[in-house]
Amino acid sequence: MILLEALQKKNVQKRPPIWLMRQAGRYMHEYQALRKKHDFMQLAHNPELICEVTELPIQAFGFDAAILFSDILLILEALGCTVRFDEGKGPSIEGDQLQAKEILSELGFVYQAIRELKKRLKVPLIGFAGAPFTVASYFVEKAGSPTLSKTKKRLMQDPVGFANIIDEITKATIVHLNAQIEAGCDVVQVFDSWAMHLAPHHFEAFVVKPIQTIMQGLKKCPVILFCRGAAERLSVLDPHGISFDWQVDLQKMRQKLPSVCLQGNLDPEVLLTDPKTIEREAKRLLDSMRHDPGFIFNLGHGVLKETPREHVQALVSCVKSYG
Ligand code: 1CP
Repeated sequence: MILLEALQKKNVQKRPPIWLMRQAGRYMHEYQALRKKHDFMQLAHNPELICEVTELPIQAFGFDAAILFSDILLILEALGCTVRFDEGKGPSIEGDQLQAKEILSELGFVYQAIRELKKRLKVPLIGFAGAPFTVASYFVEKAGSPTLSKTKKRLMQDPVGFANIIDEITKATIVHLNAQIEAGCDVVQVFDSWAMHLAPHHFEAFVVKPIQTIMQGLKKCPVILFCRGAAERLSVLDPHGISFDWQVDLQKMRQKLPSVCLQGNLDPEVLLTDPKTIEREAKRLLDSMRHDPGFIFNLGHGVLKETPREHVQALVSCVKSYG
């Protein structure tokens, strides 16, 4: 289990493990075919289909880990909101209040899928959740937003009310992640996709503190933190792994952070080029982290939907034959 070894900084093989964020998704024709028959929420609510989509990239490319097919916004649905993914429009959220619901029964289909996947998979399974700030931003904006202006206005004008939203989401997230771990996930990753918009004191209150509360509330399990544009700022929490985007030089980061597993960080656009260029850019990253016992090869963000599958295959072959 090369992924779990890397998370303990004990990988002694010549190559790092590889998986890709959003590896189960829109760039695969098998996924597109399923999406012609079911909308996204139907897929994400059906244990058998969750298993099928989770397994697709493992069967097609031989990644070293599977990530559960689900979404960070399901927790809002479990807290009483209506969440929709309309064709070509991104997510939309309805509901002005979060209701403390029974998360375990609301999201039972997720844990059922995990139990089934554990019977079928030969590689570790990564569970996940959104970090409270990113989930709260979708709740406040009611949709995806590049600027987060409503969220920032709310947290500055009504810090107590905003902290209550964060608290509700934090509590639900702990229950949700623990249930994923109990059902069999080997690793969990927490995604903070929008936290880079915050000033340092807000980052401390609404990003670092709630993620710390989550980590303190979790059952024993390796945790990877992803925080687009600000990952280094989470190293104070001492997680097992931190996932970096491509603006960061990982080798230099290794000097700053000697004891954490580093994940990343190829620019997803590399996968839009051609196999030769992909190999050159991948080797560059592999060489820079050569023989590092705590390195997980990944992208700096999710696989882009335009990515040709032969390019994903070329990347996996390059990493797996390295050394
Ligand atoms: O078929 C479709 O049209 C839906 C596309 C899709 C997929 C494949 C969405 C809608 N979610 C997912 C799955 C998903 N989302 C996974 C599954 C496992 C895998 O990685 O393969 C994961 C881990 C996520 C996480 C997620 N969802 C994040 C955090 C990571 C990141 O990309 O920054 C975020 C912000 C979301 C919200 C979301 N869900 C879907 C979309 C299109 C979005 C982003 C909307 C926006 O840009 O605001």
